[in-house]
Amino acid sequence: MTDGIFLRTLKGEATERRPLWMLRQAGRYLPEYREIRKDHNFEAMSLNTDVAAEVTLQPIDRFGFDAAIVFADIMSPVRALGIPFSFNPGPVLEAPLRSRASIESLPTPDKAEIAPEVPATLAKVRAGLEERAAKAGTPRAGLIGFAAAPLTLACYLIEGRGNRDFPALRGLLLSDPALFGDLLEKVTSLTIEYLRAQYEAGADVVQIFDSWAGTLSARDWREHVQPHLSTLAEQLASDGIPTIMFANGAAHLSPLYLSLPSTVNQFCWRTDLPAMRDLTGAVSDGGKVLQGNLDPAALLAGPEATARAAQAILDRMPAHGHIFNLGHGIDKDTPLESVAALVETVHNESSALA
Ligand code: 1CP
Repeated sequence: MTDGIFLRTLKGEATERRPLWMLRQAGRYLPEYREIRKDHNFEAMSLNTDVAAEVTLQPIDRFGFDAAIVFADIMSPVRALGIPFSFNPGPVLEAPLRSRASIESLPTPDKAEIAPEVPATLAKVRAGLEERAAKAGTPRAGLIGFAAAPLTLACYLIEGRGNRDFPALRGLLLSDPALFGDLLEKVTSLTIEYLRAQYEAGADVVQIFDSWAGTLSARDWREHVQPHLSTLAEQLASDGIPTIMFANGAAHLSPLYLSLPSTVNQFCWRTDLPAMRDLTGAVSDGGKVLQGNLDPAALLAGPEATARAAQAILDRMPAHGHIFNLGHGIDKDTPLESVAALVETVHNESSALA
């Protein structure tokens, strides 16, 4: 069986149309997800590998997306560090890490101990995708594993919850940069092991979510974050594991993200994606594959607005080396008709590259 368009795009090949999937595509905008969510909280759903696999496949079955992303959370590996947290609705830690003792005493879990439910779910989803492909006689959809980037995970660990400005993290960096570096080094090692386990379980590619990439100044980012993110990207590249690097709200860092050895770069909806294509160059000249970046708010504005906004991206963004996606997660109040309009618009484009 030949590879599907998502896998071929990862390899830099031109395809008959652009692959499409959506950030947070398994979620509350789907009635079949809400049906399961009624009886289980998010944690129970992600820890039960049958439920997690089912929910991962729901958007594939309804909309025919070209890739599935495993149902888990960026906090899933944190359980292996013995740090208690809950979701309300985002992650909340009982005791944020702010002292030397709390950071130095973090354990170094083995690969097999880090959120074992996530590789187990990936294996089930992979089998489900293969079964669907065999039945339909079509290439298999891609499978994406994921983790937080070191800075983004540190944001939750130090601040204790989501925050627009992360003052505790920035304070710790300024008061004790060596301790901040120790924490980033530890979460980087944890993340490398965790992503290796996901790839070995059947993920085709792993996405690294730097949702809080824009938290620091360019200078602090270069000095205190880039070395760890580079280690992560370089280690995965040398293991032969394809990666998608997502930087949210970090226009001041775009060229630096593009320079990391990731296979694909995704930028948020604020970024001009065609300008990123100009920066990195055409894929046929060795430029990066790019993913994104429709504003999720377009879908809230209804199917016509969605189709117009999606078409504007298709018109301006060369098809070769472009994975169509949103510029951040889909909103839970998104009408299904808008998602259908997005799928139709992207599918209707008949690329000259075929
Ligand atoms: O398609 C999917 O839904 C895949 C599963 C997925 C992913 C890829 C979930 C499930 N979370 C994530 C990634 C994630 N989690 C990110 C990176 C992407 C992004 O920037 O959106 C981040 C920052 C988180 C942290 C998190 N977990 C939030 C964000 C807001 C905050 O308060 O800091 C939230 C709301 C959660 C809980 C969560 N994770 C996932 C779901 C479906 C939920 C909601 C739980 C519920 O049902 O109430």
